[in-house]
Amino acid sequence: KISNAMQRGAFIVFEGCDRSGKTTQSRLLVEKLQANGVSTVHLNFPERKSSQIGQVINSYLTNSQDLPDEVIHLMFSANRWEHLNRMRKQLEAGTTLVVDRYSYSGVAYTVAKGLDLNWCYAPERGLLKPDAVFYLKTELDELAKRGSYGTERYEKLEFQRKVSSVFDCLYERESSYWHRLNASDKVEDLHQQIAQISEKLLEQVATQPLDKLT
Ligand code: 2DT
Repeated sequence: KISNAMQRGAFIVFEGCDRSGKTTQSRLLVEKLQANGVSTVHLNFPERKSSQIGQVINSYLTNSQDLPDEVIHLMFSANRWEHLNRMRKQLEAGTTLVVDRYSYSGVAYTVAKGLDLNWCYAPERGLLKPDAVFYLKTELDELAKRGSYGTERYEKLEFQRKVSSVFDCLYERESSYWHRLNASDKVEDLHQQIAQISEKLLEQVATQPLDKLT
């Protein structure tokens, strides 16, 4: 092993239903890694601001524009493709990426509308594969207690129930790199579990090549 070999960053994704705690936990992880001196960038999908595709997605989600299910699905995927090169460069330069939602949200939300899973997954093939996915699994009744949903398109309990069952299917399929965690655990307990797994992961993947979704 060459001692000064380039070490890449880790690609870490958070998935789960709306209000499962992804934003809180991904922020806490970013803060923790940065405090440890790890170069870390926080991203989230959809990335609504920096591109026209992102802006169309935003107007769709806020109900100011309607689009066929297939069209918005492909736009969510395109939004990941348009950020691929920058993400790859950052990872290769040694920066760890902590990402709030990715391809799995893409699949889960569209399958929940009744579209075919394989059709939904196809445009994700070739994107970077995460080193780890933290799936914050919520009991839907618990989620309902967190107060009423907002006004965005998907923020309805019945729909979230369907999304949740697709996430469970994906977890069964992808369990080699998914970590299913109980989203009703205390914030600090969850954070400890996530930080511990991530710190090990950073060492493990530093010299491994980046992989693609197949
Ligand atoms: P946020 O509330 O986290 O901004 O998500 N979504 C997300 C999809 O339908 N497809 C996707 O590919 C992604 C990344 C989940 C906004 C909503 O967009 C949904 C919730």
